[in-house]
Amino acid sequence: MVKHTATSVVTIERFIIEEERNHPEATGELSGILYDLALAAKMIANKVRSAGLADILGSAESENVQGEVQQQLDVLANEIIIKAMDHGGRLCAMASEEEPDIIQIPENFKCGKYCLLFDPLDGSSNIDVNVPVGTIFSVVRKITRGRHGEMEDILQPGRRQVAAGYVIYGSSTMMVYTTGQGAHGFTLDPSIGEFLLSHPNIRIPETGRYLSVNDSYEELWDDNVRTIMRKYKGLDGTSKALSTRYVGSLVADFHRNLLGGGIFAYPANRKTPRGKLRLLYEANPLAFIVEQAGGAASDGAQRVLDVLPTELHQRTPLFIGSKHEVELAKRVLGGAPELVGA
Ligand code: AHM
Ligand code: MG
Repeated sequence: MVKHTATSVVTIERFIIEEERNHPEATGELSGILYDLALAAKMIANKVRSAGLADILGSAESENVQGEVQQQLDVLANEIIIKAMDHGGRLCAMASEEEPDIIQIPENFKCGKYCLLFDPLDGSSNIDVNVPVGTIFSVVRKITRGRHGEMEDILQPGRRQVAAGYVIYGSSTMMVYTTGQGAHGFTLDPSIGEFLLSHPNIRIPETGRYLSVNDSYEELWDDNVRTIMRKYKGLDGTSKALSTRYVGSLVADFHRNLLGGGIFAYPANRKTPRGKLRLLYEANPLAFIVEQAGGAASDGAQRVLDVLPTELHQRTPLFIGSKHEVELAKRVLGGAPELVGA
């Protein structure tokens, strides 16, 4: 990898191209996908930034032809990504958290050898209260032979991802992605409209500082999950307490813990026995990133990246973040005798 420091000015485009040079066999298609995604992210960031103005602008511009300002932002983000990605000739299919079925590439466009899976605007219920939201994406290679992408192409285990990333629309807009050569973060400089390398080769601390979990489900958790949480909070007298931080917006919670160390947990509970988060659009891409940053991700029983998906919108319990904390969850849920019931 070309060495960059946070002080040299490196655009995401230059970085993507330099990474591609490490793969002499690369055709440039994956680089094109990443670059198009960065463009879509800038367009979404622009919409998110004016979210609070939608009603005001809507009434002021009653002739708004596209009707865009009135549209739900998650639906809009979904459309932005589809339109930015469907005609480049690099994708054979897409799947979105917002769409019930696989999204096919229109007949008049060329089909490529990759599939894109995405959650266009995660945490969008937070938009109204000005809390950060995010886009999450995953890229896998087509494995079937036909022109179009099929369910089999989309339902591949996360370890087969060739790229994954997220964009956080927060106090600044950042894109973090990996192609399996480390996880790298870029901050959008709004004055020039470019993502600039700001966090090269992110490493998550091995031991966490933060615990991100929605405690209000405590009554619905099983005993093992309660045991884990007591340990994270230092209530069992043997471990150091983590600080609880929960935004309720996955990308924001994940991003903080990636940089500062910690664990995000969304365990199964009696009402959501398979968890809430989606394997393909949320858990897999973030698991790829966290592993590249030296962390771990588990569904409680196995490594997230090894789970074989069977449905497009499959949900999964998720324990993701610093290695030490994820290991603890795995050991307790796996029934390690010295830990269970402690
Ligand atoms: P969404 O995909 O419908 O936006 O839901 C996912 C969001 C995540 O961002 C967040 O981590 C989680 O839901 C919060 O759920 P809860 O309110 O149950 O804690
Ligand atoms: Mg989501």
